[in-house]
Amino acid sequence: APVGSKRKGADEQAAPRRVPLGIQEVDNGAILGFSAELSEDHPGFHDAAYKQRRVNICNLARSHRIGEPIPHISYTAEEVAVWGSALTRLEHLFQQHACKEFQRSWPLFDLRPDAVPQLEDLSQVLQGTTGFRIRPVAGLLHPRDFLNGLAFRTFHSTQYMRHSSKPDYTPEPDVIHEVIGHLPMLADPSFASLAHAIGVASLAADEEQLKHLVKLYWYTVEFGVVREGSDVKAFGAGILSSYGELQHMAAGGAEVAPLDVWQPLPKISYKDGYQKRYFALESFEAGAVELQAYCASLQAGLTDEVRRCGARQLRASPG
Ligand code: NLE
Ligand code: FE2
Repeated sequence: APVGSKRKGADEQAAPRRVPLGIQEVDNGAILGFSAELSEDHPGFHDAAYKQRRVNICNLARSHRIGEPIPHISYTAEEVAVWGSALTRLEHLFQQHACKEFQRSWPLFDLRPDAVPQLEDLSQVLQGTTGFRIRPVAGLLHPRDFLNGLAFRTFHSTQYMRHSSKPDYTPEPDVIHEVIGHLPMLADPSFASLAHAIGVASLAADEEQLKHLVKLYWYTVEFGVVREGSDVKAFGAGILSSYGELQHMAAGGAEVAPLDVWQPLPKISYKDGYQKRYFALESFEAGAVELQAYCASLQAGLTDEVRRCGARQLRASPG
């Protein structure tokens, strides 16, 4: 599981970690999973054409260099059909179950069921809203590299399509997840500054802090929900990109617990299907203040002890 890497102990002391000073210095080659090498339980494992397609698209991402346009992908009719049906089915649920920030940004991208949008075009739209840009990537990045990207307002995004036999849910990131789930939130200014703060915090984080930061990212940006009056709405991309997960959430299929950014969070799993518990922000604004406070505590390089004692003050004056 990509939840931070093992502590390197003495080795790490001998060779201090190099903090990237720009996006060019963020490695986008350390793919931990969900790249072109499909495992036996992947729905596309016995589909040779699908596997070849994944290899081709992943290779394009690997050869991309910062500053070049993102490679154009000519999606097949089958891929367009998967995209179109996912988009149509999800859109019906958004009005009732997506948070207001998501709904506000949604029309900016003008997503249509008859064509899979190109990341280059979407990146341009995004840059015009919050300054975030997209960088193509072959699969699931090492979490430190992924979060580091956010510090430079760069969102690493896959370009391949999920397998057509399982359109409603996939454990892996794919173009549906990135575009429908993540981009509308990244176009929201307060969400974007939160994502940026998580990124900056990741530059400062040691291995233990990074593990917690990755969990915070997972239980907010990927699977977060937010209270709006007496309702619970989704803002996490993993919920908003999966028709199955969104229905599960809307039907009250999982427990909803308040998020306390200073407390330990459950282990992340890509293997257990829908989430059993969602963490809720009291409001988007209040949650952002808490998360920013946690991020600021890493940036200030505080020890755990000082961080716990200082939690109140940090809440009162987020950096
Ligand atoms: N389960 C999500 C989906 O089907 O779109 C993807 C989650 C990626 C972390
Ligand atoms: Fe994601």
